[in-house]
Amino acid sequence: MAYKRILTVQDISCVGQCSLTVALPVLSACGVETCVLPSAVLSTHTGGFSGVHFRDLSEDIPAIADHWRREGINFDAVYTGYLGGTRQIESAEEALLPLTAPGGLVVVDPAMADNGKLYSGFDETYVDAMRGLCGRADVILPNLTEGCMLTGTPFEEAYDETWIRHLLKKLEALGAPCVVLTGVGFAPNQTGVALCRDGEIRYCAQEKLGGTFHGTGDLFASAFVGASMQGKCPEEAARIAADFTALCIRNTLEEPAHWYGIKFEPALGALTQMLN
Ligand code: PXL
Repeated sequence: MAYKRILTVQDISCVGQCSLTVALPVLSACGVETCVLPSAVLSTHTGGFSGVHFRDLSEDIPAIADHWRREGINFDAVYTGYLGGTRQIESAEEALLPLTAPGGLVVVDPAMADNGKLYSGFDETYVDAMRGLCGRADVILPNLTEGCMLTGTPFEEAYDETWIRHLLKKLEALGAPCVVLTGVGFAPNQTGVALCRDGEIRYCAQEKLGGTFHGTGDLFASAFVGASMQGKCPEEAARIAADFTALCIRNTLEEPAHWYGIKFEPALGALTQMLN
């Protein structure tokens, strides 16, 4: 298998076990060369800390991309996560997606909302811009909340398979040929992934573990991209990413002091093994 090089674009939250501080180790554990473009530097993530220091790197993104373009550098995959504003979404579309190698993969995790609410600092304009970026992707990885916001669907805690099928069809209509919707469960003790590809829908169910944990979406997305780069089909990549995420959640359960993130580090070896 050829050695793959990917670019991931998302923030560095210095404390908080999410975005780049998750993506880089997870992708490395998957055996993929990982180039990074930090979209912003934050003292912590925005999910529960107050007075966050935020350094917006929007101005630097086009200049960095331009340098890579002049050097002839391109990537087997471009994977975007949390982007710090609409300007960064535009830069991702205009300057970064063109750096995808022929036949390469564009993966968009529209990391902007959870539990029925947008993350702090985002608004409808941001959602509109993210909808456009999703339309340029090969794979999108929204959670249920993001899926609803991207399609103008009222968020429901109680839903059935028909409702999920409609949501997937609306997400597919945004333009990406593969939609991986996370956090879908049809029973109280169940969660999982609903995947829509070439018009076909498949489910990958998981036991629902207690609590909600910050950063699980980033872990899932990074493992999904890493597994895809190792030649796994989207269904297999989603299964591996879901198993890995569940393992990380198990490591974090029963430690209230670790509310801000997820203990993924001890599970990296297991992820490498799942891929072999
Ligand atoms: O895990 C998503 C995420 C990434 N980056 C920042 C965040 C969040 C979620 O709140 O605030 C800065």
